[in-house]
Amino acid sequence: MGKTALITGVTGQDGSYLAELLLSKGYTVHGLVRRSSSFNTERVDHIYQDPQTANRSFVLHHADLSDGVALVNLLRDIRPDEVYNLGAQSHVRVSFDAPLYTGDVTGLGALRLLEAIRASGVDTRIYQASSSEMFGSTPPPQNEQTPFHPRSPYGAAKVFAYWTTVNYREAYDMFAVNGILFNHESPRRGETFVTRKITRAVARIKAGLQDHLYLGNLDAVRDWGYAPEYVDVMWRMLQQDEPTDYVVATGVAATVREFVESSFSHAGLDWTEHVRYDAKYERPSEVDALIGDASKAHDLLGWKPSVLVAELAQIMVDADIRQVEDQLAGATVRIDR
Ligand code: NAP
Ligand code: G4F
Repeated sequence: MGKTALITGVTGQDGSYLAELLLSKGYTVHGLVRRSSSFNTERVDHIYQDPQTANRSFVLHHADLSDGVALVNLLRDIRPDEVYNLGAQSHVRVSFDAPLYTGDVTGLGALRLLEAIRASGVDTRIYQASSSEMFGSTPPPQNEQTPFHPRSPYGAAKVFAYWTTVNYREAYDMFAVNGILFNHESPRRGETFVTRKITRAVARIKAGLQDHLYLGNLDAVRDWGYAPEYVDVMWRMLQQDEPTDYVVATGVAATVREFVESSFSHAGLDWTEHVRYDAKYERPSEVDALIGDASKAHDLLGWKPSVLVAELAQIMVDADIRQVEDQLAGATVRIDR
């Protein structure tokens, strides 16, 4: 019998890659989908299985991280071997506009899930999607010993979820781990995160569909990796003998400006002719620099990233160019596989 996993946030960037990975390993994968007035499953449509399919290995359930009772019922029904809590209001800038909602879903949502595991009595392992955003203004390089100083409601909510996960491990002997992941991107990245906003604009400018791209702070430094490689390390964390927390990063730093330059030049464009500043995209408090030290993940999990920032920009630009070409050709637009 293969293992069973439950993924919250299965419709997101990471959830979709993780679902593919677990299916390829023979898991039965259950995904939590929140109710929306229009379809919100585009990233997992290619692995969707009709409810009429016999012995489905990929099953979606309507629930929400704000609904603790639904989480208990879901866990009782599914009895997963592994739970991956990837669901969150994950946009840092938006968390300043919706701080209470972000605290409820991104912070308390993790606690609801941990309590639901206890209440359901299911013996399972849980991965919590923690974030480098928790380090906030603490200077790089950041590792598992670096103190947190969050700079946004999102970062503060993730710190709450992090410590709650540690507490459930210590108090209830749960196999609960935090993956403290630095920024990771892909052609499936949400369109309002800076990398995808840039690569999508490059493709549209090249096709003559827009002239300008408006951005905020170009000086911020980030450690950008490739999302499919980051979901692999989530799975590795739950296969260990002992639960512990890990930083996951490339260790390579780049500014937003450098990501802009790489992306535009890959498409043969001069970024200075197209990029404009709009203060609207600044944050009330910024995280200036995140650069991770993932030595522990390298040593204990044997994990090493292979795609670094310059190649990442090229992968994303190429995928967005293909998507725009498909759109212009009137083809059914499918997100990059
Ligand atoms: P994402 O693309 O924004 O996906 C977030 C997922 O959470 C989506 O499936 C979303 O559903 C779901 N969600 C939102 N509100 C929910 C609610 N109330 N109840 C249940 N589900 C809800 O994020 P991602 O980039 O894949 O990141 C995955 C996780 O890792 C997140 O927790 C994020 O905070 C964390 N993280 C990400 C990074 C990164 O660089 N990507 C780095 C560190 C940590 P919809 O599709 O319906 O919106
Ligand atoms: O792409 P971003 O919005 O990502 P941010 O804030 O680093 O958060 C992402 O990574 C975290 C891990 O560290 C995750 F936990 C979180 O869920 C999310 O995935 O912004 C990156 C940088 C920021 O410094 C921002 O100020 O880009 C800067 N930026 C400049 N102009 C912009 C823009 N960001 C966005 N989204 N849009 C702009 O126009």
